[in-house]
Amino acid sequence: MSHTVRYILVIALTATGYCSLAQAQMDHSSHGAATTKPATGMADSAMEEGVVKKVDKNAGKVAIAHAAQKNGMPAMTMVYKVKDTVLLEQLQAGQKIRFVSDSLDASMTLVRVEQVK
Ligand SMILES: [Cu+2]
Repeated sequence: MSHTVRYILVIALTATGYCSLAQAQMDHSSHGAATTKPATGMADSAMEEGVVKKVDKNAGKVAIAHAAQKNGMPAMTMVYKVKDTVLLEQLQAGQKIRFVSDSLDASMTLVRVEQVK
């Protein structure tokens, strides 16, 4: 009986150690890290809230003041690339949005935007 209990405890400890390691790596690479790409499929569950501060259509960039994020990022203003010209045309300073970003080509890029009314 005590042998079985110890065996289960070892499994539990191993699983916990693995999870916290994965968590730490996620936090580290989750935002603004130019060289890491989030796993595909993560984007949809990671809508962030923000306000468009400035749109630079010539450069294909937009500055967004985003709210504090679930991953621990405090609120701040960041510049994102916008590759989709249709999306870029829709953006205006002052808009409240929910958005998904991805680190493509070593810079944060907007991949999806929803307007918040
Ligand atoms: Cu940020």
